[in-house]
Amino acid sequence: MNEPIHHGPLILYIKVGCGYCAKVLQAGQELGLVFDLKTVANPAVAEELIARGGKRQMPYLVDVDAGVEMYESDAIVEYLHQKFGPKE
Ligand SMILES: N[C@@H](CCC(=O)N[C@@H](CS)C(=O)NCC(=O)O)C(=O)O
Repeated sequence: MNEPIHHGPLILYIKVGCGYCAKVLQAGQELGLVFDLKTVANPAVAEELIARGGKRQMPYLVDVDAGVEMYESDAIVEYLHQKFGPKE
C-alpha cells in the first residue's frame, strides 16, 4: 500500500454493507487517501446527498478543492486513480 498522501477534503457518501461503496473505499485505501465518510443511515445526511446530487444513490464523491462531484463507483475509482494514482 502507498504512503498516505496530502490532499484536500474528499467527502464520500456511503451506506454500510454497500458493495459499490466498499469498492471505492478499497481503492482509496490502496491509494493512501483519507475520506470524510458520511453515512446515509443518518436521515440528515441522506437529505444532504439528495440536495447535492439529486438522488439517493451511494457511493457519491465530493472532491471539495476540485469542485468535482460524482455518482457511480467505477467513475469514482477511475477519477481517484487518475488524480492520485502513480504517474508514468
Ligand atoms: N451503478 C452504481 C450502483 C450504486 C447502487 O446501486 N447503490 C445502492 C446501494 S449498494 C443505492 O444507492 N441504493 C439506494 C438506497 O439504498 O437507498 C454504482 O456503481 O455506484
